[in-house]
Amino acid sequence: MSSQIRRLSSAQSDFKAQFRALLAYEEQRDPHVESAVADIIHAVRTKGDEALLEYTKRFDRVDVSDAAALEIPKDELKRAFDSLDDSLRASLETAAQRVRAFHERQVAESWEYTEADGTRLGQRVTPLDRAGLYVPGGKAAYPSSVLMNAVPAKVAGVQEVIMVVPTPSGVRNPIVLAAAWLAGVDRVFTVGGAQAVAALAYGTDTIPRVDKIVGPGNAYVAEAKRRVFGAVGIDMIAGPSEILIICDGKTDADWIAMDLFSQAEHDEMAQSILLCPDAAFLDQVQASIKRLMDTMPRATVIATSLKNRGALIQVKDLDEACALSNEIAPEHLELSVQDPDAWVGKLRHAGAIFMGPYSSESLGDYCAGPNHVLPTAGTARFSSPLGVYDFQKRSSLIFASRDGARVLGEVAAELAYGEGLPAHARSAEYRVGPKFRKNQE
Ligand code: HSO
Ligand code: ZN
Repeated sequence: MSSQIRRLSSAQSDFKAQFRALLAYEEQRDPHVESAVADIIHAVRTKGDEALLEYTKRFDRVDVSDAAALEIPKDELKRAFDSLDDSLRASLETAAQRVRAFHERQVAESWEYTEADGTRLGQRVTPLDRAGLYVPGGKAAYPSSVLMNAVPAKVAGVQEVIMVVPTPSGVRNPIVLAAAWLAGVDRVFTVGGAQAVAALAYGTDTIPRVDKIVGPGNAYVAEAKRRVFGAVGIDMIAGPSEILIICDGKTDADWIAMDLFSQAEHDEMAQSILLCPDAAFLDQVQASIKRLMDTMPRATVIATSLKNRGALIQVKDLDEACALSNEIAPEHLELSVQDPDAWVGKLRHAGAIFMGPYSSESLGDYCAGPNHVLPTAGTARFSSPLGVYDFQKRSSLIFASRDGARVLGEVAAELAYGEGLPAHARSAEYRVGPKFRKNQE
């Protein structure tokens, strides 16, 4: 298997152009997908369960006459969990517990304060009533993603988490079902694709309408999420996985090679980049890649991904590495250096930062505690990991005292007349008292 990966140096005269080309990622939007998804959403909105059954038969080869049969009963989820191999069950439990403990710290609390005039102001935090969790059925059916999406929703206090998962030819993934049970998912339906997203967004007789849809999916699912956004909330449209490693050249080269592989094995368009000031170390990593490649069961995906979008980049120093990292705003950033605390302050944009040589990204993918649903494609510049706050919302509270209404009423009326909105002004002035009423007979 080829172990080709591009080598760049920031000292090259065309480095900036090469670097930009490396980062350019355009999501391919296929017009056929767009129109197919529009039709599917329309059919589910107008025909409900009937359309859902029809698409599930056509796309997943699951033929049931009653939509109620699409639901997996809770006791089957529990059975899936109980039948797991002991060590897998224990690992899943440890992961769930660590993820829960981390996310419990994210719960936002309501607050309130009182102004000098006695007016109480505050912010009330409430969970969403119902969240929908999409779980892919094919090659990317990850039980860890079930935990990462469902646990924060439950920690936020979401009453009902509805999971949808396609089961092509009726094949159910027992580890996915076990993770759903462990995470406290309330209901699971064996539907997928754009039809599942439409059902969650608009509701059918069988599938309840949710307030927000989270979870990864293929191009059809992504397009459907984009289209239903507005009627419901969505989390994000995730791009391919990325890892950026900043290394001082003192970590074992095999460790670094395998960390690059760990993202590359997700898919052919995943991106794995190493920044290091030490050219000899880059040679070592390149040799490790070559030697380890053939030992990898997913070598074809890894090799394609490294060839497409991978790079080993020699930088001037770690300062320059940090500056380049800030330009990339990577999903995962490994800071594989002896004293990561001395450098982390320079890193401004990253979904998750893994500090020191022992913190492999895979620990975060599964069980360290933080979420593995992270901003991709440079969106870490303005967005954050999935968390409890994605399942909470805020309402403002205003409780004016009589004195407060006097003080604020004059201010509001003044501004309202300025905007040419006299009903606003008078509504405020009524509460100020007769002697303050300005423009009324
Ligand atoms: N690295 C992926 C998450 C994942 N890894 C799931 C393994 N399983 C998100 O970027
Ligand atoms: Zn991963």
